[in-house]
Amino acid sequence: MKWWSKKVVYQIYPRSFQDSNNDGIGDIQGIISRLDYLANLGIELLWISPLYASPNDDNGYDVSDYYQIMPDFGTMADMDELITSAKKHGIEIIMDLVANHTSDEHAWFRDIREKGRKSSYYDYYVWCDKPNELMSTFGGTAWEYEAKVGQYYLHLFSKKQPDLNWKNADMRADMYKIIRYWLKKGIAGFRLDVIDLIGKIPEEGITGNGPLLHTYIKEMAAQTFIPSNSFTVGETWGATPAIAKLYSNPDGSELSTVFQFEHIGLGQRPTKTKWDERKWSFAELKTIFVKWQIELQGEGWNSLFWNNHDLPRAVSFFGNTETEAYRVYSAKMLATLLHGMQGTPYIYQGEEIGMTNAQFESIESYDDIESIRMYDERIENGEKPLEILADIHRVGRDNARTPMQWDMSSNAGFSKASPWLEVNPNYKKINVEAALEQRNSLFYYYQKLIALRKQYDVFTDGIFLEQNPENPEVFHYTRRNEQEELIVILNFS
Ligand code: TEU
Ligand code: CA
Repeated sequence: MKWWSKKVVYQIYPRSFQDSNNDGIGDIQGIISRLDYLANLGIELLWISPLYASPNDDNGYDVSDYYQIMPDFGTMADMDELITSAKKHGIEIIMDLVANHTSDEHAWFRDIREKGRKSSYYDYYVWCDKPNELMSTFGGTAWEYEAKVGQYYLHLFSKKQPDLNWKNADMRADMYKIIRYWLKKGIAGFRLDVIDLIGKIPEEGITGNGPLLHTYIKEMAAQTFIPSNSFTVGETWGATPAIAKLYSNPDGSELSTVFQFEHIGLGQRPTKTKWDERKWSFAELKTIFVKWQIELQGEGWNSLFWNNHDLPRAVSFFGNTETEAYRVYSAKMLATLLHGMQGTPYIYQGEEIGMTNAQFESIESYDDIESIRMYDERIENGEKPLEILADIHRVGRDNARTPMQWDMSSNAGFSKASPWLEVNPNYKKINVEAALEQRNSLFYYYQKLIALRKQYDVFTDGIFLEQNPENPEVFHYTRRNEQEELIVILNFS
């Protein structure tokens, strides 16, 4: 067993978790003030979405300085305090490392804007003379003209997120320096943003899973994660079980684990964008989980998650929110399914109280760059606002980003000021304070699941066996080691 094998990860989206100074934006002191809450839940690892300096074009996933904290979130002293107080609560911090791209306001890119091709950082980014058909995830071409250079730079996300060139050894060395800087501060590891893109060969239209991807990851791991015995999880949208085994091979030469997104992709048509709805069946969902459990057994390690800051709320997408009773029952069932399997479970902030998707009536209420760009594009194509909003209500990223619902007071106890993104109007019913007052609440259910995992090794090392695979409404599996057996029976009907 590894030091992290029995731990449950909680993900915080810092902008939306807790505001301490009432400017409407969540911050590091806010997180510190809630460490007791997280420890009470049983959390031992905390992944925090990016806290670095950033102009916030993509809410911190556009980093302008990896050695600074975004002033909205606080100072480096606050960060050091967070790392220390978390440890006192038995919690280790996992930082989010954005290594595929920087902000265009990062010093490297600004130097290029000043000196053109003479900049010593010119080759840190990806350039071409004639754009090909590569598209940005957020819509439109992935190439942007840079006058001072007389060439186009690649941006697989927004044009304020130029892609780094991993072929450049100096750039790689600078990135490893950043990683070591944070490890020295006492953090326990990293979540690696879109790490499957760093081996890209843009001129051939290859983005994910490029030929040198695993060479780079091995080099990075050897110089940073392995000597520090870090916990790492790669965000890998394109991972199949075979690919996941390369990354999380027990020989330890790459990452501890990766996120696979096959169950997430169920609701979207394979050849289209995330906005194109696909009807899926429970049988398909079962098949995916069983496949990943069996394939990685002894040869890799699963990451178990229903949602994150990019995805709809678990109970809204996979469960049932038609009535209050269904919301709670289905959320408990989803939690049981996930926490009974082999791997590292993740809880996304608010999942433990069953927070739901938000359905704002106007695009003005939304902030997410992906949703807004999609909306504008489709309005230009003549589509009606209500049709487009329906898609945002279903799968838009702001569903996960509305402020954490702490209590019944104004703005759900998130902030005394008007928050950067509206609170979900259901906060008077769904909030932490209410959950803590009810013995049978979802919160206490999660608390029990986490406690069971710590108590019984079978959750961690038990082999996975599916039972009654042909049952169309029930997911039934067992886990078994030499001393213990865990039986999980879930009725999806
Ligand atoms: O997400 C990777 C990614 O591919 C997303 O754009 C994803 O497809 C989309 O969010 C689904 O709605 C990571 C981060 O998690 C995301 O927040 C960032 O915007 C993105 O990388 C760029 O850094
Ligand atoms: Ca604040």
